[in-house]
Amino acid sequence: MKEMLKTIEQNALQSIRNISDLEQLEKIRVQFLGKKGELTQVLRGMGKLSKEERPIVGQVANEVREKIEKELEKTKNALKTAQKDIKLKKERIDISMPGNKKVIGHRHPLLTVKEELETVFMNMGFDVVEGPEIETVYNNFDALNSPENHPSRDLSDTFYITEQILLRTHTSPVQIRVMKQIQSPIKIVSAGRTFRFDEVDDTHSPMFHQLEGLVVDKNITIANLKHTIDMFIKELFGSDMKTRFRPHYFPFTEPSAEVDVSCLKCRGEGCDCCHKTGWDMELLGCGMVHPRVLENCGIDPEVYSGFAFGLGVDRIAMVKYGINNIRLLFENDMRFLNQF
Ligand code: FA5
Repeated sequence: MKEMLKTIEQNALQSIRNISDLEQLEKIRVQFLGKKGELTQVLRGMGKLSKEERPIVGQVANEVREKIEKELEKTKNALKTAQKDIKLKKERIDISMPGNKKVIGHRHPLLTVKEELETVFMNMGFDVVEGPEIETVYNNFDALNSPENHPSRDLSDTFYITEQILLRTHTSPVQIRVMKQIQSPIKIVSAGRTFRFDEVDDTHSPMFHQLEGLVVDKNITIANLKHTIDMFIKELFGSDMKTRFRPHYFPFTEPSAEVDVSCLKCRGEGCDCCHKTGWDMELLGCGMVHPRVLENCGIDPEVYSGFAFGLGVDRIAMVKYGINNIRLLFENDMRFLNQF
């Protein structure tokens, strides 16, 4: 029986050493050590041995089992390591290979300018508020003292949704909303999209952006208005920038003015860019809030006064970045946008 056991040991060890995968190894384990395995069969026959022989053969059998088990374990570990190595080699990442670069977007120049404007005004003590792009005709025109026959109310100038609802033509209706809600004191700016039936040219677009400013309190004068505009232009473009106030008419302010700034290229000297005038394009409209507008919002014009302004955010961006065509801001051409 001892010889049988030794033969089993040799066969088992030989078979295990020839194995190249874990599945075969398990088959070998079952073949020799399983319930019906060769070693188990031999051990079952031990009952037929004499009392003296039994412990001796039992010891040999145990030794054989241990050897086989050890060899099985050793081979199992070796196969597992080899498998892992193959997997690692297969899945190896070549860190020297150039990766797939993700294109990360950045802020649109208009958003940058809008945020910059808001920051400048916040530093001057203004609050930032929001207003809707779809407005009532009343807030957009009537409450702002724009008479029935004002040309800007014409169907050919404004995008009407219904007779009483429209796409706001300016950010000034925000004035009405804020005055009705807060009364006074008020010191706010509000930026957003505005819509007009304007022909597209280098400085006009049917959709553009404005930033509205409104200050209402006791003793507000035109000096406060001029100083605020002057300060903000200098803050934005540099301390050597000059502002020019041209008298103008707006139904909701009295007196009213339009404001130009010195040409950013020649700083007022006169160059081809500004047609030798030294002044850049018109940037904003402004004035002292009309007493009738204050009254429309329940504010006593005998006690309170205010100033308001509305500036073209797109125009500011054009002056700031030297863009000569407003269309470039809305075409989403990455060759243009990547410059900012
Ligand atoms: C107004 O819209 C007034 N609501 C401004 C205002 C507010 C006056 C408060 C007084 C008190 P105006 O139509 O001039 O005014 O437009 C203001 C600015 O918006 C212009 O100076 C210009 O910079 C810009 N703007 C006007 N139309 C266009 C357009 N089609 N495309 C691009 N920018 C425009």
